[in-house]
Amino acid sequence: MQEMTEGIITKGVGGTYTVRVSSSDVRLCQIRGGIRRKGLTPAVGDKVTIAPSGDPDVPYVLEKIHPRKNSLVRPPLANIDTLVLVFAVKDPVPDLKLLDKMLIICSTMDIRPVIVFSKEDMDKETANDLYEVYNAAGFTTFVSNIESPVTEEEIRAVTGSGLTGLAGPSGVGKSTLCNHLLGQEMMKTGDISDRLGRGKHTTRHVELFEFGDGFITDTPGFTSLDLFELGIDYKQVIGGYPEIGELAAGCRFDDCRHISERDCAVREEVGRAIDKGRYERYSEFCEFLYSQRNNYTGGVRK
Ligand SMILES: Nc1nc2c(ncn2[C@@H]2O[C@H](COP(=O)(O)OP(=O)(O)O)[C@@H](O)[C@H]2O)c(=O)[nH]1
Ligand SMILES: [Mg+2]
Ligand SMILES: [Zn+2]
Repeated sequence: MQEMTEGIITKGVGGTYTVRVSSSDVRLCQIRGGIRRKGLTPAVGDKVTIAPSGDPDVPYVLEKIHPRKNSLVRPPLANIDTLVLVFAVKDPVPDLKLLDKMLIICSTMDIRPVIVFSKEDMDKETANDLYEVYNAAGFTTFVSNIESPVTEEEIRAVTGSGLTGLAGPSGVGKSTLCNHLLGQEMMKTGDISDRLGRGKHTTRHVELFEFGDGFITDTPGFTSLDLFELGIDYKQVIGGYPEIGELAAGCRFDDCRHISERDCAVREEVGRAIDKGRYERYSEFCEFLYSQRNNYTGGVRK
């Protein structure tokens, strides 16, 4: 009878997976054909059952991937509890559409979002303005810069013992922040890679590091996300806008999208309790997904 053990995938490179059974017991695993036949690709963050493989080079094999709480393709991660959404106030300019999309995705996937506006030193005013908007909307929000970065204690106070990923565009300082939070240079940052002439996308894979009672991982940057491709419905957009959701409860129309309906309780608060830019992005996502849905049911299903 083979000995079965449970663990979590902390790294996967070229079909070989590192599985952490405990802090002092880390094993190399290969994939079993059966898992592949079921169309499952193991991901970092997966809880797995492993057994001896008989192969001395890769002594264990992944027997089973346990059901996932959630998973993302970009970044490639499973069972995410918290995403730290890092956006620079400058260089690159903050892409608030991308930030809001990520907040919507977090809400649909039961992921706790934490927002960090980085590079505060480059534009204090923008940093303050952005902090005000997202803090008032109800999110845990920090401003950070290399000289006085958000601390391990501040992040851990929010994330507790779960799996935390850093996400956001390239060049915003994710790797810099990850190294700081881990207290060591685990991840390559933009500066180093430039010297090596390898371009800016240095974080090629995701790898879990122990962080308090849980784990943290840096991720490669990305520039776009498509809510429709992710299967998100227009009704789910409001999940990324808690300040709108709160007022929507008081809206007298049950099926109000809070976009063009008259006497809508939400629209009355735009520019007051609801930031104008946030509302515009909300409307744009709703309209876009609503039109996609109509195209789909009208054109394909009939
Ligand atoms: N001015 C300023 N630069 C920063 C800050 N944080 C990171 N950087 C720089 O931004 C560049 C990209 O950082 P990196 O951590 O590689 O970003 P990543 O692509 O998101 O992982 C590097 O040159 C960092 O030194 C900050 O708070 N202020
Ligand atoms: Mg990086
Ligand atoms: Zn309404």
